[in-house]
Amino acid sequence: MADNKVYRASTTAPVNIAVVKYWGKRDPKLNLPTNSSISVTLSQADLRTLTTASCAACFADGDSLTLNGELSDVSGARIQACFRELRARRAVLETADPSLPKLSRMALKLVSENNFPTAAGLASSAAGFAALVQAIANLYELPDSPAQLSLVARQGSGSACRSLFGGYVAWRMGDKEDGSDSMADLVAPASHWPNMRALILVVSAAKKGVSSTSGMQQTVATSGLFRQRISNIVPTNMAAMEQAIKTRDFAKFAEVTMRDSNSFHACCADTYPPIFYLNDVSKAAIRAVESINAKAGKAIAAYTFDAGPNCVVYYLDEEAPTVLGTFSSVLGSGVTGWKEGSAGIRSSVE
Ligand code: 2P0
Repeated sequence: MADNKVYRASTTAPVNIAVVKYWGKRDPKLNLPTNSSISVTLSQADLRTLTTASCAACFADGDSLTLNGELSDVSGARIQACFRELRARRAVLETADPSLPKLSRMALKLVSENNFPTAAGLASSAAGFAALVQAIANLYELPDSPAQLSLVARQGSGSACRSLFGGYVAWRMGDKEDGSDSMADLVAPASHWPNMRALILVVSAAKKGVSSTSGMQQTVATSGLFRQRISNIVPTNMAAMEQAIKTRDFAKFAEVTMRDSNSFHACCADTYPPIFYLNDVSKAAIRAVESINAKAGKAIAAYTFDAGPNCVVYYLDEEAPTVLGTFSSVLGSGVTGWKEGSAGIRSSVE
């Protein structure tokens, strides 16, 4: 009998903001990084991607992806790698149990929506690929753990492998050539440090000038400082950051976060020709955090910037009046909007 059914599953995935940054690939095809990284997962209340995956024998036009209402290209190698890996995992289940519908042979329709600016340095590719992989994994009823799915999401976008857990997540670079050990793991759940907060200063919602993928390749190829970063600075920061998270040592967490962001942007400036992601408002945000911390006599706020001018400030809930008060008075005019999100847990999945 013909299978007329449409199979469907939806999920959301959160944004993560790295506190030890991923920058550089040792294998661009498999998205294998030159260094490990750690991120904090933000609450999905303000920042998330919602993706619905469906498949049916009658979907005749091949795989498709609609992103924020517009049809998007699915011929790229990275998205194809995700489809291939997930179909292969589903096919194993179908072989083991021939009564299962042959979803792995049907075209996939994906509909995805962000509730925040795409490609503005707010890690949209991380939430996007994490939601895509998780939605298809749900559709296919795969038994894979978040760590196993992180191997697939990594191939879509490196940072996406850190958006499948919630809480504080490390991506271990691994050393195998096939990438089978380059995956993410949970350092601590969000409940371990529930008073962590993130303030996102949307300095610009415009698309960034130099994409992460090409920027990091230029850095790997031309920056001497970058070699120092991957051999010494990141391993030191990884160890210190894991310790700071485990012991809930905010001052240490803040120092390492700011140092690592500075190190990453210094490597961008050391790239030839140089890459500048920060603008004058970004720099004013750095000075505002410096003044908050100087006044407090200890680090109670930490700035970090990805491949764009937007600033993320981490702080503890008990310091909210001081941190938020300073930002609204100092930066009011240059900042187009901000969202406050607590470090959150991954939402339950349909
Ligand atoms: C991070 N970024 O760790 C760093 C900090 C930007 C600066 O991960 O080429 O979009 O898709 O693997 O994941 C942005 O890089 O790059 C990123 P691809 P991705 O969050």
